[in-house]
Amino acid sequence: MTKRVAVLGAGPSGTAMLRAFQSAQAKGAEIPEVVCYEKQSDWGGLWNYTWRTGVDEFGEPVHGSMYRYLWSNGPKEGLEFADYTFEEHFGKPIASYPPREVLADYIKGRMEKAGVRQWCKFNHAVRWVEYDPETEKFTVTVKDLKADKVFDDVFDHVVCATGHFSYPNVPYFEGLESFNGRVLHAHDFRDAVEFKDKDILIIGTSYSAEDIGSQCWKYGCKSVTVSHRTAPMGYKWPENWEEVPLLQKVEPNSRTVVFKDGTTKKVDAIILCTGYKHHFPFLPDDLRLKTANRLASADLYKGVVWVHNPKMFYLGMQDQWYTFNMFDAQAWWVRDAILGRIEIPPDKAVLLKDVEDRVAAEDALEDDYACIAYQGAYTGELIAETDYPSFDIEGANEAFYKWKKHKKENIMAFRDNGYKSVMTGTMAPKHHTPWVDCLDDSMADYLRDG
Ligand code: FAD
Ligand code: NA7
Repeated sequence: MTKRVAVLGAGPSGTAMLRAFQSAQAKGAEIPEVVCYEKQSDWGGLWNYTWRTGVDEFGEPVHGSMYRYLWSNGPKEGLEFADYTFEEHFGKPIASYPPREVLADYIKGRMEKAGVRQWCKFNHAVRWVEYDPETEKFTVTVKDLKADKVFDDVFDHVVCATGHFSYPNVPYFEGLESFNGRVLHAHDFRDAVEFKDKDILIIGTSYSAEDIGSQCWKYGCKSVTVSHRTAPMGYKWPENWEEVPLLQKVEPNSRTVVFKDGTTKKVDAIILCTGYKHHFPFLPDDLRLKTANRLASADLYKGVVWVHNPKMFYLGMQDQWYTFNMFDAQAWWVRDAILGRIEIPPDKAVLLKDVEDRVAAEDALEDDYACIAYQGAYTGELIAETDYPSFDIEGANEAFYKWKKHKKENIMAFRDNGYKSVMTGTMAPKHHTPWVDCLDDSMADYLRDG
């Protein structure tokens, strides 16, 4: 086989693509030459923690949005790889909400076992991609950051797996420029200890808002105020935590913030937990995905095939309840499309109709439970068309449903619960220390017995 495939990014999605090809090869299939460009020095994507913010040592935008003390915000039983279980990696059952380092180790463990490091070009930033309809090939322009050299290479397919939680959405609020405290976006948040004894204001009500607020509270901030545009989160928050209407303005040259209902508060820091943008500065208009952060992404047949050029694929571009095993389902499907085992309909109208149907189905969903089931069904749909090990999707949905219930019961204690693995059938053991008291997020501490 002479085909060449470029994989852009070696996070959970990109590495899923590598593992998918390696798994076919291990079963005797002839596979294309795969080259993965990753701008960081190792694989793992967002799970590969960096203390840096702004630009990295090469002047590239820092990809990392994760922070110290981050524990999984959903149960690991919802994301477990079907081909590489937590028990296989750690040699024993572990609790359900691992800290970042533990999950990073798990992702890397599968890839080391697959033995495909040589397919990756680390410290290589993709600069541009162009498609030539005459040759039907892509030219990928890459910068070797260490060698300080830019070069081109030619491929039959491009799989874009560069993530979409790295370029912050930063709204403006009147007076921010003269706020006498710190203003930052969640993307640049690294250490809750910085906010010890401080009054913090958080804008937004989704995962970052909930978790960064919880981190700051856990590590001793004085108070948390969360300002919402649409609706409050509505959990039973601790005493020094309040939910307020949207920030209207900051009084000039002060620390006083004014909310939509006219109430005011003095705060030391404003953390914009206002989400991220799908941003692909290395893609021209004809290849660039433009979508809202939703379950049914725009312009992707089966959630992965670029409808305007089906030789180009995207992984992991949806908003996410399911993560790692959904990326796997996508990667195995894309692999089989590239290997010619799955036919992509030649009629563009069919591809567009598939997107339209998925969008309409998502729009009809009534609540978060339905959204979880929808994404579970999508994951199952793709798995059924490949040889990715099938698993009990309904059981994984159940873990998510219980997680939501546990959050409602006690938002500061939901991580103390355990769920059953749908891969091994093992019930997760209780962690040795309640999350709220556990200030050490190291892998060594997490894995120690009692
Ligand atoms: P990423 O992890 O973003 O990886 C993309 C890779 O592409 C990176 O390695 C990046 O360096 C590389 N790249 C980007 N641009 C270029 C370029 N131009 N050239 C070369 N390489 C490039 N999910 C969960 O399941 N549980 C959680 O608890 C959880 N917590 C999260 C907390 C935060 C703060 C954030 C932001 C996300 C969280 N997620 C969580 C979701 C997360 O998106 C997924 O877990 C996962 O990391 C997505 O994988 P990905 O490979 O699609 O993208
Ligand atoms: P999300 O889930 O995209 O949420 C973004 C939040 O920001 C959401 O509450 C929005 O409110 C709010 N938002 C966006 N723009 C504004 C403006 N202009 N004003 C006020 N509020 C705004 O991003 P997260 O960072 O929380 O989560 C992303 C990933 O990181 C996720 O997968 C996690 O696992 C970690 P809305 O509800 O739309 O009114």
